[in-house]
Amino acid sequence: MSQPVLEETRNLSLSADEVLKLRADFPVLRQQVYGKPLVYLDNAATTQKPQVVIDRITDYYSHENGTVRRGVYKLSEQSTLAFDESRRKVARLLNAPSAAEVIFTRGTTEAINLVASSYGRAFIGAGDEIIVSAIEHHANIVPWQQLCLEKGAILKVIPVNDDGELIQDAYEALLSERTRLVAIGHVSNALGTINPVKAMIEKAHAVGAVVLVDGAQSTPHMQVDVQELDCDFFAFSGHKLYGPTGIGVLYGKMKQLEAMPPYQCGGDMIHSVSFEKTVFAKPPAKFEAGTPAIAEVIALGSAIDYLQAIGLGRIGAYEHELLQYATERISEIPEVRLIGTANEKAGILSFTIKGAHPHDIGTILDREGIAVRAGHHCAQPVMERFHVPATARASFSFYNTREDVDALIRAIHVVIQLFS
Ligand code: 7TS
Repeated sequence: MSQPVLEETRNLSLSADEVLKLRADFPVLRQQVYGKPLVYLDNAATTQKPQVVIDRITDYYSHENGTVRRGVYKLSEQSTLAFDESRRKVARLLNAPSAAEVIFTRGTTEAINLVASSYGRAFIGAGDEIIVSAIEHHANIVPWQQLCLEKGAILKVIPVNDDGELIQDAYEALLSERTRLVAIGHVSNALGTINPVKAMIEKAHAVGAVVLVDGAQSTPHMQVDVQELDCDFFAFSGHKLYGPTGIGVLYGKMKQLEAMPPYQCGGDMIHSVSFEKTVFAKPPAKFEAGTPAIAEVIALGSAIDYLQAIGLGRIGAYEHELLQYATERISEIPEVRLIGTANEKAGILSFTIKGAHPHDIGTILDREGIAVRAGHHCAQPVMERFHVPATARASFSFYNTREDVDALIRAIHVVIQLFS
């Protein structure tokens, strides 16, 4: 296992040697596909898991398994302690004022649905307006669209320019006293654009709207500070943060969480139940009905420890260098069109190749050992805006190297040869 880097010896990025050491923490990366070394470039879909996360799950089920918050015996008490500790780790990761503002969900999708169902049903009515952007993942469009249909509310969309940046003047023009909620992605999964969410939140608050930030693509690549952003809600997925699938987080300001009705009802979310009346528990329990994903929560805590030992600032800086290198190399190829050329970008390269369908690109790259995603990336409005049916998308992690980028470029030339 790689040693955590001491705080004092940290520099701004990761050295090539450090990256090689970190790669060794990921057993899945050691394999070959079709006789070629696996080059995993689908990190925006899900990240690979370091050995510490895998071991934490195995250890939990081998030695510690017991339900949380209920048992009076040793196993249950220990599980509850580890579970609660993970909640505090998430709070520290996001710089949330209190661990009670951290709600465990199945992922970003469920976190957004929770807010749409609970906050939306209670506080959004006919004629109210909800603002989303033109570059959202479907998870941050469809729940709001459905809520609008149910309530007679109106969905407004912030347009995007040809580089994939949200047009801020148009956003300001959409905001009014009718705006109840703004739901925006921190980083676009289809284009890589980093949105200026802090400034956008300030503007939304000025008209009295609350803001949800979809942090699925930002949390793994930068230091997030929900107090600095001043967002009302922030969502992310554990599986994109080097943790297990089936676990995610909704951060919400306590003021909002206290005012919101429960999302699901059942065990664990109550203070008392009688046939006359049920009194709900306080947040976060109020929003966590039923037995939670205990092993996943605890292993997410290990993933957070692992990332913080490397330093999310350094991870972001390294991935930025890699993106710059990849952008330069791919821009030299005339047959390639890059979709998403914002000034502020995270490590995502969406592209098309002249004459080749993105699904064919994906298949040919796979034969070269390179895993990318091909399709609409659950962001069909983005594809429409850029007049493409789909794109191929390479998305980077700190365990990717310049050699991975070089392999991608070689494989793109294979595609070009086949289709020219
Ligand atoms: N929001 C954004 C910005 C995302 O990128 C994703 C998943 C989600 C929400 C949903 O997250 P989930 O964990 O609840 O599924 N994005 C992708 C992707 O780009 N490729 O596969 C999943």
